[in-house]
Amino acid sequence: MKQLKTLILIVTLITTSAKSQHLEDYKLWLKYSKIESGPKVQEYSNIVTKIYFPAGTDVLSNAKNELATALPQMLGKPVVFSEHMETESSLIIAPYDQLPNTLKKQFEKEFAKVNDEGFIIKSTVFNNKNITVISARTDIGILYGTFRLLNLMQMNENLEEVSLTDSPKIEVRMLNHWDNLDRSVERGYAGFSLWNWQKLPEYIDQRYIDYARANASIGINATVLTNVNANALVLTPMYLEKVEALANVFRGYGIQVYLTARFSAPMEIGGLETADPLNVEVQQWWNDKTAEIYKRIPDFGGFLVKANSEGQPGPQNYGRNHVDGANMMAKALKSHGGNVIWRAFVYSEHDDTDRAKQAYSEFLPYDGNFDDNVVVQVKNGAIDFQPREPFHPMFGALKETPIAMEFQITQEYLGFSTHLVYLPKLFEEVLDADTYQKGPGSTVAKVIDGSLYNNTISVMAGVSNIGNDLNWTGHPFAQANWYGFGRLAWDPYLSSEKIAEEWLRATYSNDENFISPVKKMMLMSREAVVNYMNPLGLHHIFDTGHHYGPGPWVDNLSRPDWNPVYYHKADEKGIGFDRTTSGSNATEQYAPFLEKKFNDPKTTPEKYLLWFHHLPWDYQLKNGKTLWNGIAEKYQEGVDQVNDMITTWEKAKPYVTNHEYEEVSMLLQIQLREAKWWRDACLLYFQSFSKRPLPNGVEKPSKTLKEYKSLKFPFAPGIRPRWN
Ligand code: GCW
Repeated sequence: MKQLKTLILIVTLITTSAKSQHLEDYKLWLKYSKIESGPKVQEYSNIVTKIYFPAGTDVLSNAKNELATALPQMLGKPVVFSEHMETESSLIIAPYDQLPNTLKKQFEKEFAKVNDEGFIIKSTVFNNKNITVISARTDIGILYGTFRLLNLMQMNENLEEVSLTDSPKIEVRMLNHWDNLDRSVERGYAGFSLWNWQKLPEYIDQRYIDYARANASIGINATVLTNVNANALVLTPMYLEKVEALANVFRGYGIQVYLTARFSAPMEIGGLETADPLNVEVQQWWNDKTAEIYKRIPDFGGFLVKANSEGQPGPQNYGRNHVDGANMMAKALKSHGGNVIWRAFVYSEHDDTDRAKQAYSEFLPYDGNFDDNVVVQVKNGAIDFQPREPFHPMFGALKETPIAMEFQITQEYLGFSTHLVYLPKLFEEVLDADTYQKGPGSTVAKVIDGSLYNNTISVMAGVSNIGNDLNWTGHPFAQANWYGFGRLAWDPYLSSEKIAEEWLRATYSNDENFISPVKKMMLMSREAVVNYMNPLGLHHIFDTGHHYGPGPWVDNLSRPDWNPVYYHKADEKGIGFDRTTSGSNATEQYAPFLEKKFNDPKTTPEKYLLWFHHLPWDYQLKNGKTLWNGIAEKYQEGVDQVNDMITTWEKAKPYVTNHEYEEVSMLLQIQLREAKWWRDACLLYFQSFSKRPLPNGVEKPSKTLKEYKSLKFPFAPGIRPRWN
């Protein structure tokens, strides 16, 4: 009997610990793990001995609760809050206007640099005592400052002489959830949509609060709850009361709610005969609808709109243009302080010009014609969230219209939630790109933060990778992509390396023997996926619809610009898309300096080579190799890099829990298998044109081309539901 009891106890302990391990994944970068006892705990305990934190609003009490939860966990001892500033207060957390005059005086210089969402964290002497102060102009600033203090502690930073002043450089830092009302997520690979519409508004899932906490901790202040392939029903009272309930939760964490607005909503839910933006009844309908929303959600952010794109309704259905459509909605929102974020992701199957040119051609003539509360949202590249694209030529070209950056955090073309790909490396490459539109130094980051053309609104959007998986993002390392997107939206000049380090420390460990190799693995992972999927500027060679796996052979789709062969144009002579003057002349859409650079294969960066040029198989690369051998070696390099990632993770085992180790190990095995699949399928297909042998060092394919072509995945995740 005794053995049985022991056995039951052991089994219970194992399952509990496994469950608690999974719960660890759920906590994201907010684990607040116990800090090893020693000088750091002493240093931090001295700071938080007595906390003066008057918390009279939801935002301030949420900030206070975060401290009350995190500090005892990290320090292993209770903390004391006081509502009165006393001589023994060691940490003072209060908005600037509630500080004692002596401190106001002391911090005058710092506050001159802080905007409404910024904060200061400063150690100083007050009443002959060393104290630490977190202050800000607003409650939100205090919230952000509080999360940053906790992050600094998680990273075991030295806080004795802390002197930090920080403000977000971009005003609207938003997630776009391509979530459908049936809780499916388009291009989602982490489970169902978080928003349980059926149980809202009464049932407030703890996940909504933890979602808000996680976003506030990285400064995300806006969220679009619904898919850009929009469903008008979300604008009906039945759903608006549910949206209101979510907005009420998010407000306490400084997060504004936006919705996607289906352009034909006046017809679908308003009973009108038309949705023509110049029709007075339609205008009135949007005015009334907007007023109805603001009655429920006074701080509603506005509408995100996909119009006349991929079959979505829009103003062009009524002979009108994007300006007509956007400005109609903008006028409805203006008096409420709302924005229209109008997407420029447009291309038409009836337009046989290069798809990469169509958005620029369509939107440049509208520059300066949009109302001042309209922002045009542009994807980082001109095709569609590829593993690598040159920056979209619209960045820097629109000079009088604010542009919102649209990054994709979910990995539609980057391995779903099974491939470890650290996307801030991609985001950083785009943000640092020089558009040369106002001479050298006109980076995309300066376009987006509004400083290049002194725009009034600045927006950075990321298509969310979040679902109701316990670890939120499917792959544990995909949490770093959510985290990194938020940090770059706060400051687009941050380095992806610094962000990786922050995330690793807060999520896993502060041990340098873990941080350094794993950080290197993360920073290399984006180049690896480019190499084993689309090297040297190849792009959009994914299998149809689900975009799961290679399909360079696909040429049977009605729209030419949905066929991979449209993009690589492989033939007996060579491969690549000629976008120079002898081809589609897409290069003319860049500033002259870049136009010239991209027109010549010799001056085109080789990472973009086959994006801009169709070159012979024997073209000589900078490393002296032929183009064919170069492509083959890049594919092999990508597979080798995944093997290196596996080796790195094996060495990381002592620094993480068994569960954390096993989970990532299994996913890396999938990534290795699929990297080989990409290499083998693509090289076999391209070899059928090049008729050249694989160079030494490139492993032989394990299957025939016929076998690769025969693969079908009817239930691959993330594809658009049939009804939409
Ligand atoms: O990335 C592509 C996707 C579609 C998406 C579309 C868009 C929401 O394949 O799923 O639709 O572009 O960005 O609108």
